[in-house]
Amino acid sequence: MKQHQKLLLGFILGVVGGLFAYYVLPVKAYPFMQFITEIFTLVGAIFLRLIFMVVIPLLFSALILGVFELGVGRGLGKVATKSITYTLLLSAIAVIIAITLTGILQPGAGMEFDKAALNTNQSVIAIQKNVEAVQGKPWYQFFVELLPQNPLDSAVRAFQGEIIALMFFALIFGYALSLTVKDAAANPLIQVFKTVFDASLKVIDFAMKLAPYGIFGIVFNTAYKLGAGFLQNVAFYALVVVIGLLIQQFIVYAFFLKTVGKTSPWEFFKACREVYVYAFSTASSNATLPVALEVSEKVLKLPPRISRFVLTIGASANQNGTALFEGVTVLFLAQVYGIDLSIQSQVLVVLMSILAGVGTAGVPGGSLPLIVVLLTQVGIPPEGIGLILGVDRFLDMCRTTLNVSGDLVISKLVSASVTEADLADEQTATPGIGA
Ligand code: DAS
Repeated sequence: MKQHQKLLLGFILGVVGGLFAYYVLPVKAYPFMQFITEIFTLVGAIFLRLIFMVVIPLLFSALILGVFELGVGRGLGKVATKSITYTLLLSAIAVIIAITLTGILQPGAGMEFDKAALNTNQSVIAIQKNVEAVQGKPWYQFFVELLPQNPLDSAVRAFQGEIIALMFFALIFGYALSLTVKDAAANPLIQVFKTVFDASLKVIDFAMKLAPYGIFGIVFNTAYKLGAGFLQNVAFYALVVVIGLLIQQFIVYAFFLKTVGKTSPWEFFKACREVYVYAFSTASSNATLPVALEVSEKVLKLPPRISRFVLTIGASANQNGTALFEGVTVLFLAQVYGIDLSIQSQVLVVLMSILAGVGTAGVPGGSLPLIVVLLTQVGIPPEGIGLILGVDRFLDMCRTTLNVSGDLVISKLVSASVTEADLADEQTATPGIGA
């Protein structure tokens, strides 16, 4: 059975089992059920902890390698400059769509929620202390604290709201490395970061193997404690994500293809459909890269030097779909927990979702560790992702399709605005280590 089928089965069995226990089992079964739900809480917590524990090494190495491989400091050519500009612009638009949609539609509002179902008591207390600490500071302190006094201290207190300082340190340090390291393959530090990144991904792989059982336990407990009500909120949340992705695809990308790309959006999307099917079925930008490269050169007829650079870098550093998904998820869980995010926190969500789009690995479930980071930064218990894990695989397939679509669109936009003369003297940074 394929991984996504196991995840779906875990979710369905969790819902059916939990609702059966909620609506059918007699009250006297409660003591036995209490023990059962504690076992499921343990399984769910272990699954989530496997993800939490690699957040720091994965995020730090992914951001450093992402910025380094963009070659920002290595005599950046027009192709890379334009690619970065479009990446940041399209990611920012995606997150703003996410926050606006979720704010208007309110998928998480009015949901009665038993915090114990997701074992969140401890982190709620820890995070609320952090949120209170942040309030009452002068407005400029927000920007000052984007940069760490001591990156190690930020890493240690990452889950108490210090993670964005660590992210900025990784970006700045990655830029410094691209100015100082000439030969990536021979540089031991770059190899260390690549090894840390690969090994961290392997731990995520372990977690994803445990995922079906973790999801079953979490969803069973939630259904048993809440009844069917929570399903409506989760379904509404998934709908909001899909609506946001469709807006990004058929309005935002179509607008840029028409105005900057000077091409028919509909014709462009039709030409890319093989890539979309592949991205949707694998839920992995990395796995879709070979097909995207072939379609961009053979069907879209884009200049290989541009599409190879943009698609290779984009597969790991440009994830508009993921940035949009993260914006919706953070606000949805804020609504579920009844946490009213200040404008400052929402600005932080936009900033971090864009950065997370750079730091997300192009593999199934690659953005889950980043969601944890975002939630803790704005004072939302990270265990809340247990609510959405049941539908995450389907949403991963959708957002990965948009991620790859965004890479192809940027290839087209850059190709339409970089002349052959630019390419002739271009010293584009050769795609470096795959982050
Ligand atoms: N599955 C990731 C990708 O391949 C996206 C994500 O996890 O959000 O792009």
